[in-house]
Amino acid sequence: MDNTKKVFREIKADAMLTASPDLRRYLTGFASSFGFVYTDAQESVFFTDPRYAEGVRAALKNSFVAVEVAKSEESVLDYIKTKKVKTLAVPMERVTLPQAALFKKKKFKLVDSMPALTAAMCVKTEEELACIRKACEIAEAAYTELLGLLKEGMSENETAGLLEYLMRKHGAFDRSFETIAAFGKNTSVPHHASCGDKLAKGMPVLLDFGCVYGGYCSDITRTFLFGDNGDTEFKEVYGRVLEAHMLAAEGIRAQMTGIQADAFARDHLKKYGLDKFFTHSLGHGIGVNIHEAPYLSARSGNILADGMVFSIEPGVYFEGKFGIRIEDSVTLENGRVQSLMKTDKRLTVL
Ligand SMILES: [Mn+2]
Repeated sequence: MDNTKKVFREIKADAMLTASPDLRRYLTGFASSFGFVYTDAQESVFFTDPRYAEGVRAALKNSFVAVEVAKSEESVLDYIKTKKVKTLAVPMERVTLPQAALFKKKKFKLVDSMPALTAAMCVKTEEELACIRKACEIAEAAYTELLGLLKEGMSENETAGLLEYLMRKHGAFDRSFETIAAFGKNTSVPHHASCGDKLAKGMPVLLDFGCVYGGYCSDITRTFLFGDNGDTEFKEVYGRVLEAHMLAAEGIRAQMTGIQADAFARDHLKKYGLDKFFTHSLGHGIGVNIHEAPYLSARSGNILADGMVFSIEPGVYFEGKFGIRIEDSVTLENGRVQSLMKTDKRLTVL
C-alpha cells in the first residue's frame, strides 16, 4: 500500500514530513504512537523510536526505503537539511506551535500537505476497501450473534461490552469508536453515553458501533424493538427513516456534492414534517478515521467520487420518547452507491 507516493505526487514541495498518528498510519500502513514520515522524490524514511523500529521494519519491508531511529524531532529536521530541502510540505492544521518554531529555526519554507492528504485518503485503494469490507463483515457477524444473546435486564453497558467482545472474537483489532447502546427513551439522544439502564420488553434499542480491521474502520447503526410494544408511531417513523435511507442510497451519484446527497434524506423527511427531528448530517467519510472527508451535510461542498467510503445515516429523534437511526457504511462504485452491509434494515422485532 504505497499511499506515500499517491500523496507526494500531488504536492508542490521538495519534500513532505508527516507526524500525526492517523496520517502516519495512512501513509505507512503501520500504527505507532511516535514517528515521522519523510518523503521526497527519491525516498521515504520512517523515523520512529526503538520501541517500534523492529515492528516497522517487519511490516514495511519493501514499500519503504528506510526505517531510522529518531532521537528527536530536531534530529529529523537536521536529516532533512542534509537533503537540501527548501520547501517542506506539512499538514498545517496538525502543526503545533513548538513544531512551527522549529521549522522556522531550520529555515524551511512550508507548504500545506493537508489538501493532498485529504483528497488521497477519501478515495480508497482496493487494499483499503478490502479492509473496510472485512471490518463491516465482522461488525455484522457480531451484531447477528448479539441479537441471539440479548436478554431482559441486561444493561446498556453490558450490551456495549458484549458487542465489542463479539467484534474482537470475530477478528476485529479494536472498536472504531465508543459503542453506543441505547434502550427505550435513551434512543432519542443521537450520541447517548451507554449507562446502567436495563433492557425491558417492548423497548426500542439503538446500537451504533463499528470495528477496526487492518487499520480501517466500519460504522453501522441499527434500531429495533425488543418485543412488540404496539406503538404505531414508532413503526410509522421507522418506515420514514428507512425510506429516507433508501432514497439516499438509490439517488446518490458520483460528482454530486455533499449537500445534494444530504438532501435526498432531508427532503423526504420534510414531506412528513420530520426534518426538524433529523438533527445531524446524513453521513461522513470512513477510513483510518471514523470521521473524515467526504462529509454529506447541508453545508458540504465535497464532491463525491468512485472509491469513496462513507456512511448513510438518517435519523429522527423525539426528545424523551424515542429515536431511530439506520446507518450503513457504503462505497461509490461505477457512480452509484454500493452498501457494504448485508444486515436487514427492515424493522426487526425480537
Ligand atoms: Mn456514523
